[in-house]
Amino acid sequence: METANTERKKVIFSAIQPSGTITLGNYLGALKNWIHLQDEYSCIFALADLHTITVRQDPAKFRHNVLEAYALLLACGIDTEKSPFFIQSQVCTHAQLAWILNCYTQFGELQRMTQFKDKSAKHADNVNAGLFTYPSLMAADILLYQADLVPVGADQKQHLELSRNIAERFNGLYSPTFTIPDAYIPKQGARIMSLKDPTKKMSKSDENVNGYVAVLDKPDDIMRKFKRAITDSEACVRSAEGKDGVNNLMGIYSCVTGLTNEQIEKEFEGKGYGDFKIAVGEAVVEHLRPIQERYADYSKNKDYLEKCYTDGAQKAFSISNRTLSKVMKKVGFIPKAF
Ligand code: ATP
Ligand code: LTN
Repeated sequence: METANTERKKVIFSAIQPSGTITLGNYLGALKNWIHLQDEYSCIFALADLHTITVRQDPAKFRHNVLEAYALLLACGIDTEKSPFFIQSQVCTHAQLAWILNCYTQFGELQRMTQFKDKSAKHADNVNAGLFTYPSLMAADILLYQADLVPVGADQKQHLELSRNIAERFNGLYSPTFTIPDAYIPKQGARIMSLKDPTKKMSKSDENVNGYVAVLDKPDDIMRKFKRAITDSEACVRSAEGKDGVNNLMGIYSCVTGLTNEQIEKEFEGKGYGDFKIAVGEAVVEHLRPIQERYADYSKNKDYLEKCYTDGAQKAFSISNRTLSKVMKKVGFIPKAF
């Protein structure tokens, strides 16, 4: 039977913003899944740095964050031989298609986006047009690669829904041009909460550095943050409604050890939170150790990094330019003769 070989692998596109240090939440909630998808799907990954400037950035810090995130994602296991991995601003088709899609996106649609409402409240002194049209750039990212599936967290579902609407609208006005993307919900999803306020998600923009663990945090810092994590007064390691802090620590422990909640409850039967927090801290340190070691190697090797992102950008350009050319032709632009 030939079908298995000739069947096209589904295309997955995803991106993350290099807007700060990558947290354990980003890693367990998103990046770890990307790594596992690489064999089964045809994956393309990006650092969405054009999106990042919707919030004002210090140039030197921004450059540092982009290169750090690139090296760190390689260290987490992105295999550039299998999956083109590029920096969005280096592939000009993204900004070009975003402009065109802006003209097929309604003001009212963008106005309804909850991220826009949240971020414009948070950065009231800089409610720029980029923040408003952020979703059409995200739609361009996805549609350029004819992605079938897009792994996104709950906060990005509304943007993905808008991408689908824009794609359907364009296909309807002209002829089928874009694949309509679906959200990819991982089988084993993890939502990691802040160690200081377990009702809030762990976030790199948290003002309290003790609320999040960065993937590149030193072992001592990781241990200190876990030892000080908020729990409750029951002093019993079990998962239950209302025990947000303990549930979160159990979730983290489960992600890095592969143990189920029942196994964790058994392991800590009769023990207090002190022992449990130390065990979670140590398991996280051990889980992150090889990533941190690989990161140290990659970040020393600037030439290798440059080769990887340049190669990624070239591959991404060649794939995405096919879609952009089709779109431009359909809209009625004069084809370039150079
Ligand atoms: P910011 O603080 O700037 O909003 P963030 O740390 O919340 O950043 P994003 O850049 O918005 O992270 O998200 C990158 C990816 O990581 C997304 O797919 C998102 O769903 C996932 N992610 C972020 N935080 C968590 C978390 N605490 N648990 C699980 N997944 C997360
Ligand atoms: N907006 C996303 C990052 C992002 C993205 C994308 C995710 C930019 N372009 C395309 C999936 C597909 C975020 O902030 N997490």
